[in-house]
Parts: sequence; structure tokens; C-alpha cells
Amino acid sequence: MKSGFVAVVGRPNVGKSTIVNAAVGTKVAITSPRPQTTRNTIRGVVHRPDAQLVLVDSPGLHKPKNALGERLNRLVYGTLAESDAALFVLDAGAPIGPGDRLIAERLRESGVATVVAVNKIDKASRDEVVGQLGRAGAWDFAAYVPVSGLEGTGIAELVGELVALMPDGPAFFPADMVTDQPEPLVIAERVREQYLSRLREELPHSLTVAVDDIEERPGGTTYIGARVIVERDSQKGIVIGKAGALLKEVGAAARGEIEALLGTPVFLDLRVKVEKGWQNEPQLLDRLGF
Ligand SMILES: Nc1nc2c(ncn2[C@@H]2O[C@H](COP(=O)(O)OP(=O)(O)OP(=O)(O)O)[C@@H](O)[C@H]2O)c(=O)[nH]1
Ligand SMILES: [Mg+2]
Repeated sequence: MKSGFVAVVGRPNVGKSTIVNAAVGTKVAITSPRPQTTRNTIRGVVHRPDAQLVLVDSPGLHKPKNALGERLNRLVYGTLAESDAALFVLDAGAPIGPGDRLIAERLRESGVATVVAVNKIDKASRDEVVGQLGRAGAWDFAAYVPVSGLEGTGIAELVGELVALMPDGPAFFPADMVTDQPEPLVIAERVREQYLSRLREELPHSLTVAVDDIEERPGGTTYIGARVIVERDSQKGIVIGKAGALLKEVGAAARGEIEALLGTPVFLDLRVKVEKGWQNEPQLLDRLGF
């Protein structure tokens, strides 16, 4: 069979994680309208009878502003070096900018065979899509595929192009495994996802979630203890909301998703904690799994 690892790269918010989820057929990575949603490398596995693709989703590449940003960029370029191919995602409706050009250059330097996905074609005009394919075509990568990660258009073709670049190899993951993320991390991410769509501006970047405790309780309920961590005292109130309204809303929405994931009733115990400057502290970043 054909098998291998594919580094998924692109600017923040172009739809990398949405495409990974569509290709895998399950939500393995959270998505949101906020840039810098993905913070860890997340492996999502595409199973085909003749092939296995391990898509390595990664944080969007951007100008680093702090220790977290630098770490994320290093992570992405490190991933590239260990990959059999790259999937470079562009937004059909956004002009190709210096960020895209820098990524294209790095990809060409790396020598890794690259497929370009022009994403979000569901909300772009035909001319925009054709124009974007033409401009990106100048980079002369292995293949170009217009897709909509949101609607699934072109995803099978995209997978086909990537499979064509894979070497002969074994299946790396068992047939029923779609991601390698540990359960506490998957759960923490589902909680963070609920906050991302409800918070504005800078606050999402200051927020992280850590699951400390997962316990089976008598009667079959799963108890989950988690911390919602923010950087400043002033952010604590925002995250909790008026009379606890936001925390309650996020908790209820996340609980529904986690119950579907685990297949048991869930008691989700969310606490808000302030851990000052967590984005710039190497030890704390290690502890949070970055
Ligand atoms: N209309 C439309 N929206 C899309 C499509 N793909 C992704 N989106 C939306 O674009 C936003 C960003 O998607 P993500 O998948 O989180 O983007 P990302 O590239 O992983 O972003 P980072 O992890 O922040 O780098 C979300 O609101 C998605 O719903 C698409 O094909 N069509
Ligand atoms: Mg992402």
C-alpha cells in the first residue's frame, strides 16, 4: 500500500483544520473564525483500502510576537522536514500576500513535494478561483486542487493527489484510529473551541484549557475536571460572564460534544484560573503540551 505523512501548512484561518477534518471524515481538529485556532500538531489519519495518509495539521504560519508564536513556527517547519509531502492551503477569496509567498519559498527550499489546495471555493467567484489557481500556479508545485473544506467539494480529489505522492509503506495506524491525540487534550480542545467562537479580539489567544481529571463515576457518568486558564485578572470576569452565564453556556455546549465523543453522560467541572503570562513561560508551555 501507499502510506506517509503530509505536513498541512498555510496562513492562519485559511481552513487547514477544516480540510483535515473533511479528509479524515471526523472532527479531529477544532476550527474557528479566529486566526491561530490550532496550537499543536495534530495527526489525522485518512484510511483508504489502498493507502493511509497521515495529515499533520499545524498552527497557521505568521510573524511571531512572543515565545508561543516562535515555538509554533518552529514546530511547523520541523514537521515539514519529516514529511513525505506537504499540503499548502490558500484561501480562494484572499489575495496572495507576503505570508503566502514566504511559505511557498520555504516549501520550495525544502524540496518536499507539495499539493496546493485553493480552499473556500463555496464563497468565491469562479473568476477568483481561476485567478488564484493561476497566480499560485507560477510556483510550479506538484498539483493544484480547488476545494471547499466546509462542504467537502474536491476533498476526494485532493486526497487522490496526495496519495499519488506517497511512497510504498505500511499502515502506521490501526484501521479504527483517526487521531493520535490523547483523550484529555481532545476534551480540552472541545472546551476551547466553544470559547473561540464566543470571544472577540485578543482574548482567545490568552485563553487555554487544561483537563486535569477524568474519572468514571458509579452509574456510568464520566467526571471531567478542567481549568480554563487566562493571563490577567481582568479576563477572568469576561470568561465567566455575567452571573456565570458564559461559563455555563460554554460548559453545556462542550459537554454535549464530549458526551457524543465518549458515549457516556458527562459531568463537566470547569474552573477559571489566572496564570499570568503563560504564553511567555517555557515551563508552563511544556506543561500545557505545546
Ligand atoms: N466558507 C467556507 N469557510 C471555510 C472553509 N474552510 C474553512 N472555513 C472557515 O474558515 C475558518 C477557519 O477555518 P480553520 O479550519 O479553523 O482554519 P485554520 O487554517 O486551521 O486556522 P488556524 O488553525 O488558526 O491556522 C472557520 O470559520 C471555518 O469554518 C470553506 O471551505 N468554506
Ligand atoms: Mg487550524
